Amino acid sequence: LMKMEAVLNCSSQHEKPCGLILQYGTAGFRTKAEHLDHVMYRMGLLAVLRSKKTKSVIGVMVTASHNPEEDNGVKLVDPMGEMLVQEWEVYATDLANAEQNELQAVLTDIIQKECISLQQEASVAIGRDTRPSSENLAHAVIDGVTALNSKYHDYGLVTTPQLHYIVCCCNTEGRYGTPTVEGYYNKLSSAFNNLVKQAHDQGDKKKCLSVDGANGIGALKLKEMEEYLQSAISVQLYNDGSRGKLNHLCGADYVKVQQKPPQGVEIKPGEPFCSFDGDADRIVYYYNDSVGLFHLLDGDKIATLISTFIKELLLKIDLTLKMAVVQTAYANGSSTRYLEEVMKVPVYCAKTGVKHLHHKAQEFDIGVYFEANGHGTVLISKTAEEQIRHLANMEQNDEKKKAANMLLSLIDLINQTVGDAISDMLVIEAILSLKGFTVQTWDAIYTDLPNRQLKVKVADRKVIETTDAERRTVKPPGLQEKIDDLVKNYNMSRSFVRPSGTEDVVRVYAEADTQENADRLAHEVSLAVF
Ligand code: NG1
Ligand code: ZN
Repeated sequence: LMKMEAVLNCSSQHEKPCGLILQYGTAGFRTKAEHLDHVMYRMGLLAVLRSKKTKSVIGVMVTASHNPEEDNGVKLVDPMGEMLVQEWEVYATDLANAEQNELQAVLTDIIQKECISLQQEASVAIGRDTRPSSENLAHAVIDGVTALNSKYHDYGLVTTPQLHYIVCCCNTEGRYGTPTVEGYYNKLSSAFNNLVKQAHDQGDKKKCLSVDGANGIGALKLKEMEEYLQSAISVQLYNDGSRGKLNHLCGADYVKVQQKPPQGVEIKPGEPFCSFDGDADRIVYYYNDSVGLFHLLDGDKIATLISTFIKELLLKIDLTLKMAVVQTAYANGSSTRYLEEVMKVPVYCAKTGVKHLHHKAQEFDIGVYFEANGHGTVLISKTAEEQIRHLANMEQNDEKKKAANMLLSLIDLINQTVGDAISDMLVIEAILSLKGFTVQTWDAIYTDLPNRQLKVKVADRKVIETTDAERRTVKPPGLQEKIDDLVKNYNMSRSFVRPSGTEDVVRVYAEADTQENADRLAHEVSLAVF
């Protein structure tokens, strides 16, 4: 415990604003950047402890994703590239909220509870987004890491999914890939180039896609990656950060919530567009039709496209692998119906928050999960991958061999650690090419039910408690009965309410046969919440 003095000394240079209370939530810590210096220092400390405990490299990502440029935040990345385990979220919260004179006790408590050996080596991988505050905050993380005499590697500007990829590579002796940004570009681009080579109508028609980079890290990294893509795809980049402000009137969250294109871009009818969010772990697609109507292809449409494609390949190679799609309550009812009834793919509903979906998806040979807002990926079990690889090597039938190789390339193209806008974009573009689809044919697979999301401010959102993956309320008494009665008055209707995990609001969701009815139902349900 000799080091404790250094830890405490250095901590006084990263002073905690007195009385400030924060919580490590679904998105890590997030608030105004000026309140986060002490949190970063302490997350540097916690990452070292987590690294000692797991005997692995642990990641620390400085970002506030789709939130305004003035905000910032931090998330820890666990050994396999997944989010920090839930039990440690409590330690993160305790550390962040400890006053200077309590810090030693909180640290000692974690070390004892987790039986951490301080002699154990540690290593931390640090990344950050393009926010002006991120560089200094990343330095505060480094101060925390070095106060505990630990090694670190500063990867500088990276997307959130790139850092997750790197952490996973570091801890799997290179089996997942080379733990560098170049390794990421090489792995994804060669998988992408392999896939599109097999499309029929390749010819001289180069694929064109317009990308809204949200003025963030995704734009920067996509530009870097372009030269690896062998001009198989030509990207027109908007909101590349050279002029606009991060996430301001652009980006995946803006487009999804406002149901309109980013401000200032002109979309020709039929032209495919996509938007990344501020740390490039989310993506949504859209286009304007010939009469100027806006069509959004969100996480549900992406999950449907990907799972349909995988199911077709699985049928070709004749392997009995269990595939499922995991959604949240926000998934459009049409997508669930299409997957279950037409595609015959089992669908599961998880609580909001990617870690819940990720966890559920791990139960299957192939688990496809997406939140409606565009965050998601595909998980393929090791045994499933081995079976497919065996088939690709041994199979005599050309068609089967080809399908198995296609699946292997797809597996390489997917960032299995976390939702990844760049990876998802390339997966979608490859599938569209291979199926000979345009964004319109993709959109026509099923028609979304009209829906509405509202926020309701209440005195205490915690009075609402939910069950059944947040689709029903158990508290306050009587609320669910009221919602059931309101829903009965409409066709094809569904509605639920839940307290937000990231904002001080209650969210209301409703869908019905017409937009007018969805709006009316959402309004009526929000009155019932008061
Ligand atoms: P909350 O605020 O708990 O609804 C939001 C998103 C989630 C997830 C988290 C983390 C919706 C309805 N909710 O959660 O999907 O992305 O933020 O960032 O989009
Ligand atoms: Zn994000």
